[in-house]
Amino acid sequence: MRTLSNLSRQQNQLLSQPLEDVPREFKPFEKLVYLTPTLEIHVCEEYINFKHRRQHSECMSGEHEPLTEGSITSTKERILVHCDLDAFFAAVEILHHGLDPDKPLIIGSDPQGGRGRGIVSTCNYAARAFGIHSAMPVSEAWRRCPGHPFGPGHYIRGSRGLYSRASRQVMKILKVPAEFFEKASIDEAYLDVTEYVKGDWDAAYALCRTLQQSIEKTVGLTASFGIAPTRILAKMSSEVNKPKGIFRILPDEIGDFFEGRSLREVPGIGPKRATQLAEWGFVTVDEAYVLGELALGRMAGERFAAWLMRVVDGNTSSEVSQLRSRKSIGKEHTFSTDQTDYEAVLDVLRSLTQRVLTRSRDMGISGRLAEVKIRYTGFETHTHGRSIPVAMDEPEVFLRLAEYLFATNVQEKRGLRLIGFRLGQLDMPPTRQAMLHLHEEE
Ligand code: TTP
Ligand code: MG
Ligand code: MG
Repeated sequence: MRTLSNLSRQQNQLLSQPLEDVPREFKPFEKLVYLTPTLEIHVCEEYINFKHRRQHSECMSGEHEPLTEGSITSTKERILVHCDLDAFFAAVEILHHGLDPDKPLIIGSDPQGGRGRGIVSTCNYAARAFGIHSAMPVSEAWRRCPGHPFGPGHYIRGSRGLYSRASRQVMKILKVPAEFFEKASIDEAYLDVTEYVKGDWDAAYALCRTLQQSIEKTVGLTASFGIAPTRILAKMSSEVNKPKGIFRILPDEIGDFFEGRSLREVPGIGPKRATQLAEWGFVTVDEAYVLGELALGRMAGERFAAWLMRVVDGNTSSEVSQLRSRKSIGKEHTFSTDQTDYEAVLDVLRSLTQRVLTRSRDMGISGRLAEVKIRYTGFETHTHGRSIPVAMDEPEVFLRLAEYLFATNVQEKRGLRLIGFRLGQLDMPPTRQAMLHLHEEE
């Protein structure tokens, strides 16, 4: 009988590999005028599709290549940490304005005395006691806890700038012990701390306590931490003792962790899927798991069943990489008055491109796509892109591409309201993430 407490660790990692990364055929690049021959050679030697070649050989041979140290796709057991700030926007506002944390604070759209049509972004724990939560219609929040003069609710729109600044300060602290680091949203990050704690789970716990104290002392915010061998498990554990909690799942405790735990708590199982499973009689993870992959697959679909088995077996991804949560890096500039001096616009475009590339280098990321965004007077917006054959992080290459895209596409004599540059189709050779500089996030 399959039970959760004596789970065998199945070696089906291969099945969990994303298949979209099979090698691509590169067409010869027609416009290499701006690439010097040396640069071209450098590109071919150093970058040619490192990541994809490796995944291809794994798929073909059916076994993993020996892993180099610092590889982000390592199948060795990793110690991952997920950090999520507590009631983030609300906590920042309370700190900034010196508000009383025990009074309900709701951040979101204007409630318009209960007639507002927007939603709640977040609220503090005092407001949560009224049953208010993120994404709830603000009218519903008002019904539960009205604002002045009808009730104690304090409703504010919030200020993005404050949150970004606080987020940057927190990320700077979290990056220090992370061999691999991924800012997953404005208030959460994944850290691979395996090397830092030398594989010691107790040291990982102590590290989280230190980080938690450091964030509270330096930034004034409280954070919750989850420690586990996979991303999903780390994320779930950071929820367990919120707020200001730390929770750890050791590799041999995964089965126990899922015993009696609601399927709805697993990131990736939404309300629709959870309702469907409940209709079949499965409310907790173990109830679905003991059915086995085949039987569950017949009801809920093979892919879902296979995935759920992997989650419980601790066989889902432990990769921490900025590329997972970032599709592109871009910067744009809005002119205070619409511009017709294209030389001046080009100067701005060059500076934006340079900044994007500096940033991508800091993050150890390269890209294949250059995109220039042009917004004309009246808000009409066009983006013009061009791909290069291999991912690069050479500012010179992208400066020339940006100039070329602008010069060949701008509709002459029209006023320009905004110009932007974006680096897309990102890539990060595994060895480079280890060199991730401790620079501030955007
Ligand atoms: P969360 O981490 O989901 O929520 P939280 O930090 O407010 O609360 P918790 O203590 O449970 O972690 O989201 C982080 C911030 O993102 C949140 O403070 C506000 C913002 N946000 C929205 O603007 N809209 C949303 O629907 C959600 C979920 C969050
Ligand atoms: Mg949070
Ligand atoms: Mg969050």
